[in-house]
Amino acid sequence: MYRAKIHSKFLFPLAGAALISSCSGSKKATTEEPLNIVYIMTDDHTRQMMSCYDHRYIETPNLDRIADNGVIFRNAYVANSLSGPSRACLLTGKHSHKNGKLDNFTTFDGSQQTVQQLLQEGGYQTAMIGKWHLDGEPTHFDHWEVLPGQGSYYNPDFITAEGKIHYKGYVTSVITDLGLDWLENGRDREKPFVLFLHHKVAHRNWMADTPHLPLYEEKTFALPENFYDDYEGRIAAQQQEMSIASDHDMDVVNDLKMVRDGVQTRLSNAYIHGEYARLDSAQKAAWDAHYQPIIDSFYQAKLTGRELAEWKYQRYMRDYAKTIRSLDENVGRVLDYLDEKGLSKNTVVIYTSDQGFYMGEHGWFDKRFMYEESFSTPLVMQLPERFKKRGDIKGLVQNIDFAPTMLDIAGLEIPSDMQGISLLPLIKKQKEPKNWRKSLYYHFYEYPGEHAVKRHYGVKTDRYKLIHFYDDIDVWELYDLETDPTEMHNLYGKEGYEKITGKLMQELKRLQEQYDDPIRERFPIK
Ligand code: SGN
Ligand code: CA
Repeated sequence: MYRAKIHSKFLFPLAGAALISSCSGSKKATTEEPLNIVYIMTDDHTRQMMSCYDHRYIETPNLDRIADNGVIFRNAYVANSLSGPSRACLLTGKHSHKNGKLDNFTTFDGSQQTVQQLLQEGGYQTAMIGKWHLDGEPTHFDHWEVLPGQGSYYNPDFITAEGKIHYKGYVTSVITDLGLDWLENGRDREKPFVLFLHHKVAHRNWMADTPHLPLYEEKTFALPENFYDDYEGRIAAQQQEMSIASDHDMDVVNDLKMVRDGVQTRLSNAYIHGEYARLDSAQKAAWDAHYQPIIDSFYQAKLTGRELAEWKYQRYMRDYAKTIRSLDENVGRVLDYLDEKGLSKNTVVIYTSDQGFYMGEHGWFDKRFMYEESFSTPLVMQLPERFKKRGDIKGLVQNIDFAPTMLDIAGLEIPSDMQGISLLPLIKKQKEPKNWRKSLYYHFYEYPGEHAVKRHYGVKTDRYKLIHFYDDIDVWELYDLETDPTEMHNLYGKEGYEKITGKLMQELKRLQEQYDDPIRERFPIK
């Protein structure tokens, strides 16, 4: 059974300066206040749309502020690029096959050991606000208010321990208001706290807050070089259904808001009777005033082929970028609050997403694949002064590390069955530890499923990636990320790559054994 390390429960020894001289000259140990944690996670926010990672598209000054006041992880990844599974990895510190949440439809057993439970037992106040996307009610939170399922962009409903609550307004601002309200009025000020603030943005169908509708309309986003990828040599990529150009995959009505009488698409009813129907009359007026001229010119232009695909890409980029503006501003409100209340000095702010996303790379939107854009995730941390590290962190990290990291920050014991490792050694010292992990394991399960991405698992090192797509196919892929960072050339089976393939196979085997993934019995590696 888990037991907190009582002696260090709320104490964080001041590294290096732990001993201070008293008047008499004798040394006395001193400790600092316990650390709070604010964990902000978005849905589907990707590094390409965050300026501290990528300046090509938009500026995100408040997210960058987190990195400026702490660290930016250059190599942060998820274990399974999908919402529910990602959240289960976060809370349990375990890969999907261990926490049981394989895809968005399998059940998450909330009675298993979770980070919030251990933090709560260790004396922390725990709160969860926003997108939950796991089955059942949240457990081991002193306070929780969560969106049902994916939630709604406008005038959202929340599930609470007291029942359903309906709020007016835009979801990002509502979640932030609820978070700030709990910090100010809801928590027990005698205890340290962990606040999970889980946003809905930037999930499909990318609905902006009305004041942000005019943003980015004058901007033309550069088309990624591989927008017209032909997927040569990559069979799973040939069979996906997440193409911006495809009428079926990216819907002009639901995804791009091109509503017109008489125009029925696969998802038009979902939009008209769903998200659009939720707008109140003032919101609807602002919405229609913005989109109507765009709708009129779209249907007049009768675009086809590449012109249509590129028009869809621009609309997608603009709508997505607008939702990130609301996120950035609201994250700024949280940072300001922590500064104003003197909390920044003893609060670690973690910002990340449940996975990355495609912004037109390979011609796609959505996630799921182990390719860089969706396997990676943004990760920045604002750190109190007692942490020495600032700037870039290059070590390979994964979302299964978040739970152990939080426990370590809290001075609590990390249970041995957690598979992730604490990131504290990376953020406590200026130099990264030499023995840091050299590879990451990934496993995606949601097939058959929306967007038709085949099941696959794989290994990534700093330079190479080996992937096995399985189920109704049996295909291997190998990438050299140094010579082919956009993963266009599958080198598996090519002459000259036998040795590196063999090495990566052994590493994959080692990881599957280490993490105890039962898939290794079905596809044993010799
Ligand atoms: C919805 C979306 C998908 C998306 C999944 C999973 N379709 O089903 O495009 O991949 O969520 O997203 S929609 O038409 O309903 O928007 S996840 O981030 O929650 O895993
Ligand atoms: Ca997501």
